[in-house]
Amino acid sequence: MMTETLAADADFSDRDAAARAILTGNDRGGYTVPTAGLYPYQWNWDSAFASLGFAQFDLERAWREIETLFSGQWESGQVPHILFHKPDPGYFPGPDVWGCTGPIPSSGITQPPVALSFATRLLAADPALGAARFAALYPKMRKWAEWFLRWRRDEKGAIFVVHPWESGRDNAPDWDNAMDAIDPQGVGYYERRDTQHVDASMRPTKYDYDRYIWLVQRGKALEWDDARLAQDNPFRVADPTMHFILLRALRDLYAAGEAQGLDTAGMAEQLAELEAGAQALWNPGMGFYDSYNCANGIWSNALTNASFLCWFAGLDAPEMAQHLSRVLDAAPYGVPSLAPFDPRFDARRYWRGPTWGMMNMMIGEGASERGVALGEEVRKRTREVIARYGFVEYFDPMTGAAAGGKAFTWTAAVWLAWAGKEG
Ligand code: 9WN
Repeated sequence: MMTETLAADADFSDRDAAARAILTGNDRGGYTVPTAGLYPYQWNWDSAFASLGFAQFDLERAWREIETLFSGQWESGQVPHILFHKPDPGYFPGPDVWGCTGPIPSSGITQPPVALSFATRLLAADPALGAARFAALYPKMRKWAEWFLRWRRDEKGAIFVVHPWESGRDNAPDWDNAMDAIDPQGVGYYERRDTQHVDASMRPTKYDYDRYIWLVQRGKALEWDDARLAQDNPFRVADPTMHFILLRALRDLYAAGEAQGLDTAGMAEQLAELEAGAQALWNPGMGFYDSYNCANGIWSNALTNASFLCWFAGLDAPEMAQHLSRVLDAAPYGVPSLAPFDPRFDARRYWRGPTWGMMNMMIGEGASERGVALGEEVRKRTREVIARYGFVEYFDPMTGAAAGGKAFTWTAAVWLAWAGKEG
């Protein structure tokens, strides 16, 4: 197994200033865009990473990022995956396509609630500064967590998503089975904007986009009603990204709530249920954590970077350490979004191969916390690939080559909060 980093002793400290400049450059006043041009709005989990990045040099600004995110929270508790603060023709689909009626124009789906975990880190960074702000957010954060438990949990106890964009891993192989069942006829004409910013070979295909937009139209027709979405939507996939990140979020929120003397009624039971539900994501045939189509129980049989979020969720999984070792042997530049020995692997195409700094951070940190030695290796490789190839959206895991958008918020944030720090 490869255990040496590519340049273990390199000094990358000059990158810190560049990373801070990306965060401040993408700051739109209270919220941060993932990158100018390609993603001109506030994205939910990107914002969580932005907050953690800001927390390394401006804690006040870090809190504001999460507070702005929660200003878009729906009455139901859901926190949308995109908040369209100001109209921008550079992104499709915009607010009119989604047709939502929350407090701020938004999309109708959510994203992994890593913001809850990171809010507890802002609190820990300066409890005196953060206590009141945390307490004000706390009931809203609990409401979001409870919304997941109520509306996005299947009969086996696993958290599912109703759109690939909800998971945040847009074109991962996890969705192929459910996507195949969709006939997107009637989706109508639409103009993609993403391929005007980034090479089409690095983006999801037209096959994917037709179905993404079809699902948005279906959600809009169902008026984004949670009960109807859970029943009348052909796309429901139990997702390790969502399940593991929610489990971690609830764990962190519970601990911080206890420490702050806030109301934690019911949280121990919720945690226990989510821990038990995680076992539904264990694919016994493959021997790893996996996703499945709730409509037919068919496994994706995909060893993805989301499979390795088990440690971030606080679960011990010796088999996963062996899988991580195999995957890191095959791909030198960080944990690929799909194992390179899977025939569906595509080194450049978004969530079907590339390595992502923010996923690496959750995997690496979680592994180190659970005593898995490879966690530190993941950090070093992430540091290496960012230092060599820049603060881009994602990387080719075989060559390290930069891919996707440039000057990317979460890559800069991950550098400041984790990858660029000395171990
Ligand atoms: C759709 C902003 C977002 C990330 C997602 C990533 C990508 C959007 C898109 O960009 O998704 O939400 O248009 O491709 O897949 O994880 O939050 O960076």
